Amino acid sequence: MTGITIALSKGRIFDDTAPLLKAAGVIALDNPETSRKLILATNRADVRLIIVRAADVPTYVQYGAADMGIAGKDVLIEHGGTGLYQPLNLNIACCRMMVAVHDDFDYESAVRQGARLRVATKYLHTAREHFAAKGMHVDLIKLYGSMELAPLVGLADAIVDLVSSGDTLRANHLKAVEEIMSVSARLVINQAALKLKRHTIQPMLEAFSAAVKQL
Ligand code: PRT
Ligand code: MG
Repeated sequence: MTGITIALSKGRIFDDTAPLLKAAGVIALDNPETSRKLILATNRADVRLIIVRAADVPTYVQYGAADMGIAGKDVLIEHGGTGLYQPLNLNIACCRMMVAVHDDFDYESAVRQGARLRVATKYLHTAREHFAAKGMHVDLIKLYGSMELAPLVGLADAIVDLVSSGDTLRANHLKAVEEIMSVSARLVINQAALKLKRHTIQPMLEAFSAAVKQL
């Protein structure tokens, strides 16, 4: 196969990526939000898109089932990045990884007293590193979504989750108490594909990089 396959997730990553793809001369022939197709043809015979779960993008690229992909820094850290070349911060799907607690919870004094907190999150690796660096002992509880619910029903004292507008925290009587890192989506490329398909991948990389500077 001489063409290239790009792995994307639906939702905000796809929405923010479509203009970048367009700048690189790639237009999907179907809309992933309405189509049930998992492989989307584009206007270019040598480029196709595959639609996968956000957290699965690095895995497809790592194993070469996709030559390149777009994934959030949050997802890349949890994956570990093995076999992935990460040449470009796309500055899209921006948000912040935060620690949040219930409005009534005094996080500062719990930390000062060395309390052992229960923390619910989808981001075990990120959370483990963060609290270890602070010298805090925490019990991590793995969830797959809707972390904001955990402190409301007594599952956890705190959560580690992504925040963009802050509306979800506010609607659930939670407050952000610590920022762990800022997050945006990155271009990832399979290291072998970069060498073998450089003639197709390099111009796309350059077009993406020029488009990002104009955003
Ligand atoms: O939805 P699915 O379960 O398939 O997977 P996913 O939730 O991982 O994917 P998706 O498409 O929701 O997110 C893809 C990527 O977008 C993430 O990996 C992040 O890099 C990035 N991103 C940017 C976000 C947000 N902003 C964001 N706000 N991902 C999730 N959120 C969630 C957050 O978890 C919280 O529940 O939105 C809620 C908070 O938003 P505000 O605006 O209320 O603060
Ligand atoms: Mg989601």
